[in-house]
Amino acid sequence: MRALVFATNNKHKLEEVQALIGDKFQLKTLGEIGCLDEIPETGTTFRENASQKSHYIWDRFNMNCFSDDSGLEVDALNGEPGVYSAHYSGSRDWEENLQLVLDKMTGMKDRSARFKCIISIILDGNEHFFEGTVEGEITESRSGSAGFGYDPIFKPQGYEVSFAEMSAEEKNRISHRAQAVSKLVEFLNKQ
Ligand code: ITT
Repeated sequence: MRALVFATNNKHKLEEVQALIGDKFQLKTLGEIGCLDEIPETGTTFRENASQKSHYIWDRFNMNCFSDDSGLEVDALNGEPGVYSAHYSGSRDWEENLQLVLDKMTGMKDRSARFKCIISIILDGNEHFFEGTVEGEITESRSGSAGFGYDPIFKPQGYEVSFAEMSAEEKNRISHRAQAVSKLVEFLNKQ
C-alpha cells in the first residue's frame, strides 16, 4: 500500500476524505509525518492555494501528498467568501463566519451559491489537479449540526435539507469534496 500525505489541519476534511478513499491508500496526516506548521495559503484562487499546500510538503518531506482548497462562493456577494472561507469574519470560528454570510444576505433574493473543491496532488514530483462543485443556495437561517463550516446554511440543489442535516454518507454522495476525491481515486487506481 502506498503512503499518501493529506496536507490538512482540518480534521473534518480528513474524516470525509478517509471515508471516500477507503483502505486502498494509507493516508498519512501532517501530525504523523511530524509537520506541525501552519502551512501558508497566500494565493488568490483555490487552485493556487491547493498547489501551495502540496508543494510545501513535497519540498520539505519529499513525500507523495495531496491537499484540498475549498470554500463557498455566493453570487450575491460577488463570489465571497471564496478563498477567504476559513476566516471570513477575521476569525476561524465557523459560527461567526456563517453568521456573517447570513447577515450580509439579509433581504437578498438571489441566494444562489456553490461549494468548490480543488485537489492538488504531487505524485513522484508531478502535480495533477481535480475539481468538484456542488450548486445550491444559502438558507434564511441555520439548521442542522452535522458536518462543519458553512454546512448549516447551505442547501444543495434538489434537496430540502442543509448539508448539516444530512448524514456523513449522504453529504459524501454529492459534495464538492466527494466529486474531486472520486476523480483523484480514479486517477490513483490507474497508477
Ligand atoms: P486546511 O487548509 O488545513 O485543509 P482549512 O479549513 O483552512 O483546512 P481551506 O483553507 O480549504 O481549509 O478552507 C476551507 C473553508 O471553506 C473551511 O474552513 C470551511 O469554512 C469552508 N468549507 C470547505 N468545505 C466545506 C464543507 O464541505 N462544508 C462546509 N464548509 C466548507
